Amino acid sequence: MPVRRALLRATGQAIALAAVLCGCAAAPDPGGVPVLRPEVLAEVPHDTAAFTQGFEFDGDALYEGTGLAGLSQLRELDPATGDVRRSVPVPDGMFGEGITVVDDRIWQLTWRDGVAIEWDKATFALRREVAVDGEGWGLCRDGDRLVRSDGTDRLRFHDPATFAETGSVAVTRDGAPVDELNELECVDGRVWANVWQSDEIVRIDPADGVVDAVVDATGLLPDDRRDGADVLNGIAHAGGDEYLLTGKLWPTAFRVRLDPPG
Ligand code: DDQ
Ligand code: CA
Repeated sequence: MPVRRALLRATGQAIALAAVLCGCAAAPDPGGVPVLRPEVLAEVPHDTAAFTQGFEFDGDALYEGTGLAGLSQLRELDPATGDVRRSVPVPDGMFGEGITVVDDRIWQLTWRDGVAIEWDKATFALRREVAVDGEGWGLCRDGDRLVRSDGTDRLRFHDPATFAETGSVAVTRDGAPVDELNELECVDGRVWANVWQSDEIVRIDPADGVVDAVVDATGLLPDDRRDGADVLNGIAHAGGDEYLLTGKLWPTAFRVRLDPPG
């Protein structure tokens, strides 16, 4: 191999290694999308019985929606301790999914029960159930619309007052569809999405569905603490570049910094 090419290759490997070691730099994947490594700042205990499906900050509260038929709840947590301040069961044994706060209400999806539930945020009283087509996976609020994932490669938009579907966009990474988008977080006009059964979070521009950054969260929950834990799922924006990440049945939630790419 010519010396110049060998040198270039060695330099590339060194940069990639440095990015992994310091956990801070954004290294491009082969297709050119920046790959971020989360920098862990702190840990907060997480209930290992919580099959996390929705995770979102609102003021001094952290809201969580949990899943599994018969075990699903809407919960308010103390963000400092992870303690459950209050909870309410999802009715009729339905399987709870993503949640998002809209002013004095909270929307919660169900997986295959065909409805979204509207809760009163102050009292946790159920206000109504609204019919939804397809499956419910993740949910977040992007300005004057809600964004829903449904297990496909599409993000669907909904009216935050009526939950009527208003449009959708297909999600692609380097031109290829990305499906099984799960828990969502809307931040500054972008949508962060867990990819089911992976340690990846993708950042999507909802205007065109293009993935413009990827978080590689491999090893976030170390192997020796994975006993009983299910997949990475749960992104709550804590402000600035900080996020709280957890997973289904995980013993902890990680406060991390995600340096914005470029
Ligand atoms: N979804 O959240 C990806 C939409 C559905 C997950 C369904 C997983 C059910 C498995 C139950 C296993 C119990 C530990
Ligand atoms: Ca979220």
